[in-house]
Amino acid sequence: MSENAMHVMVWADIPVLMADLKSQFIVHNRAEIKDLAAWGAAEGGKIEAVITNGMLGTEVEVLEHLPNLKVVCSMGVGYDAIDTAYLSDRGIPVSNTPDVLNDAVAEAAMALMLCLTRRISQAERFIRQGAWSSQKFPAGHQLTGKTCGMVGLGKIGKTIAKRAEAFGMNVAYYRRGEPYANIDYTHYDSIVELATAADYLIVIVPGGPHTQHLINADVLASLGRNGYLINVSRGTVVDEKALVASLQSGEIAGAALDVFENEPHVPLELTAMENVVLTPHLGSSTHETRQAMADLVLANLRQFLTDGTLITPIN
Ligand code: 8YV
Repeated sequence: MSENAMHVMVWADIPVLMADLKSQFIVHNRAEIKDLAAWGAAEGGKIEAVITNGMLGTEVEVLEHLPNLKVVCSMGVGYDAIDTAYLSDRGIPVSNTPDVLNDAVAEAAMALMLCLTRRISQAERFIRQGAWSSQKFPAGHQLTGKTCGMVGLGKIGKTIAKRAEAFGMNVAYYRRGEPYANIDYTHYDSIVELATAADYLIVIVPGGPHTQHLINADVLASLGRNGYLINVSRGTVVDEKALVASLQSGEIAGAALDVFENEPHVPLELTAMENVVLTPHLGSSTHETRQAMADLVLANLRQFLTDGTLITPIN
């Protein structure tokens, strides 16, 4: 690597990206910096690009030590953890990785919905605990003929909906603003109405202040005692306390959650419930998709270095 190689800061080890980054750039790892002020004074001025992901985002406190920062490339579609207003004020463009993860997240949503309704995690525990020889395993519910309520029908939402249709489900949706003109699914302009109609409510809207606690006590009450909640978007979209309360009281039938309000912390109450499926934010986590995401991060960075533009800019 030449002495003039660009300095890049990564917010943490992103395994699928590190080898490529290290072969072309001088890489500084945010997670390894203990004394930010001392590091900033010695190295901060060298950093021209930041690489992060949708969960880690960026910290303004660190960005303040990077006076020559020119671009932020994030591996993930969601950018609620990145202070885009701050970066825009500094004139720093940001890229994300839309589209390449639609299929993986949709498969994860279907896996969670199936796992929840057919009690697959519970059934596994039943066998592993040696219960089969002495007990009967309770029946689940089938998806066929049920209503899948989509909270959000963006690109990932549509990809999930297509799969739900293939399972013989009726699809209904809520989205901010006007219903789509070219989509036949039933549209509701209130989430409470959608939840009332739905047997399974799948949450797939971006995170951030405008969707904070969109799924609240009222929505859960409307989903009702035969209704299931599946969240593959951001933990902040669901009022976790209200969810715990409604699961504890049997107000809803169950929940499958890939995301949490305070990751990686999961409320203990949830881990104790049999009718709850929990996964560690794995929506996009397939080898194929993570590679495609990493390729898009690098392609964005390279294009930026070539002509100052991004392939998938968000601001
Ligand atoms: C990833 C995500 O977990 O795309 C997002 O917004 O949350 C996920 O795909 C994350 O960005 C890991 O790189």
